[in-house]
Amino acid sequence: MKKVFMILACGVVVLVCVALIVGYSTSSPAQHLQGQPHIEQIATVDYVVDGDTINLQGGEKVRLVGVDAPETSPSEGSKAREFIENFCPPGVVIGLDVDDLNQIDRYGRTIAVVYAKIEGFWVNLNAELLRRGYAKIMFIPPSEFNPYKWFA
Ligand SMILES: [Ca+2]
Ligand SMILES: [Ca+2]
Repeated sequence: MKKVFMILACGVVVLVCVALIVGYSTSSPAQHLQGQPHIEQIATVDYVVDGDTINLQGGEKVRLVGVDAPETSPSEGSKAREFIENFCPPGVVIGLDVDDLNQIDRYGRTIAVVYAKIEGFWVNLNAELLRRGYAKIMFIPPSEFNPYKWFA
């Protein structure tokens, strides 16, 4: 009887350990998969400033991390801006994954990956800008995000 109890006790300990490990790995920010949406903050768009900057309702400004869209000009700059405006019109709700290693830039803007809900899925707009050639990679370590890995 004592032996059975010991076996049961060991089983419980093992189960608790497994639960802890699984719980840790799914909640650890470092563990989230590249390309897997990781949304830390929900926000509402006020207006799009340019292809890589969005103003939020409440006054917060967001700079899309890892990308540089050309400044708004009639030529290529407008493509990035049009793309962002298309998915982030005023009043729409977006998801943010703030750069844990560099949260605010020198202009006071929140540095983040912006997710827009497209056909029911959260889509990484930063990566989309690059994929479509509307913006260039701008990787400034230290950063939680390596834009080169978005396409690995
Ligand atoms: Ca720019
Ligand atoms: Ca983050």
